[in-house]
Amino acid sequence: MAQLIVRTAGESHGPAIVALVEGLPAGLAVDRAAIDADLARRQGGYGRGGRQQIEKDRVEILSGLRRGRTLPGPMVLVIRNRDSRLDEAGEVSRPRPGHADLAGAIGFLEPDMRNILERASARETAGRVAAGAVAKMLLAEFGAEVMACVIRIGPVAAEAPADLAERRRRRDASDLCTPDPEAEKAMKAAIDAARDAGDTLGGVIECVATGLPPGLGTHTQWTGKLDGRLARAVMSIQAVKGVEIGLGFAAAARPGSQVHDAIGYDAKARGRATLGFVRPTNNAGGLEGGMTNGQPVVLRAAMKPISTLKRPLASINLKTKKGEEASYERSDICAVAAAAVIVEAAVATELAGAMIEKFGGDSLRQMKDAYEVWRRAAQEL
Ligand code: EPS
Repeated sequence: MAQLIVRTAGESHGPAIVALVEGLPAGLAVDRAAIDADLARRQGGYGRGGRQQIEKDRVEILSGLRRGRTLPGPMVLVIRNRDSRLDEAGEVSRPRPGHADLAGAIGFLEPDMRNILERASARETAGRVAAGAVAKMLLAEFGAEVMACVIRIGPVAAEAPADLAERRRRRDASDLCTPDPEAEKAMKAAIDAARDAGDTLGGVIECVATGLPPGLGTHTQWTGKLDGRLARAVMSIQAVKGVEIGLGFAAAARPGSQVHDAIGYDAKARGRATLGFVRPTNNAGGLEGGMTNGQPVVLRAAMKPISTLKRPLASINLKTKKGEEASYERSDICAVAAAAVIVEAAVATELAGAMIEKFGGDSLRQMKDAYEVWRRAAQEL
């Protein structure tokens, strides 16, 4: 079965972050500038740390591309680290609460937690964002789009307009990837206050995917259920501690009659992928039985505050076992805006993978033909 597999390699202060992207259809046009634009978005956001002043992330494509189109065979995407000094970087012996340091030291028998944090660092997500940008290009071939924005930072909640074009326009004008300019001011003030206090802030990201054909994913095996796959992809992003789809946790407090989305049919609403089935609400977040249902896929991710604190929490020295403050190196105050770009990439990668599984992934031409055959048959249901 055709399968999209994305893996990354590389340490935060190693020579590069690398993404291996296997299973894309041949013949897909790849816009390098669009990958770089997403890498730049990932580096941005009010409250980022000093590292982003050093790095200018740009993708190099080492394989899988000829004359701007994918070849059959894996793509290798490379983002070089300017701040490359892995051998020189000092030992870390005071684990940061919340980080991978202590669990990794124990699990991998590595008393120097530098050997853990270098790979645990969210710098790894540059690779996932580069791969996700290519996944978005594949989805665009089928009229599907993925967009994530920030809807909360710390105590400040934002309003996201229902109109997605307006949401995107406002988001793209924001330093915090949020579509609410009023909330953005309060968010910046909250980040400034956290900085002054030597503290950090988390937040919530909302991701919406539109234009997907219904029936993507499967109900037949738990490993293929698309809601589960999306949750895994997003939960694996550094610092994400919660994922919900549609109403999510709020659904648990309502009776079924106020949760499930009634089904109607309107021939006039027959679009490329919607097939004419209409739902007055989208509490399911576009996913029923582990499959897309033609409604926008709506997913939210909760990000905890960055665990490297300028005013460190109590910890121990792993060598002496005596109480000491956790180690501190330069860090972000708030990276929720960056996480929105990463969520977008993770969701796009999972959805592109599901498209490849359903329609075949050898060539884009074959995939489009298979999509059309399916679409015509679905409209005859
Ligand atoms: C990151 C680069 C890192 C951190 C951050 C993410 O750079 P450095 O460690 O050199 O300052 O800023 O990583 C973490 C938040 C973390 O806890 O590891 C990046 O490029 O995203």
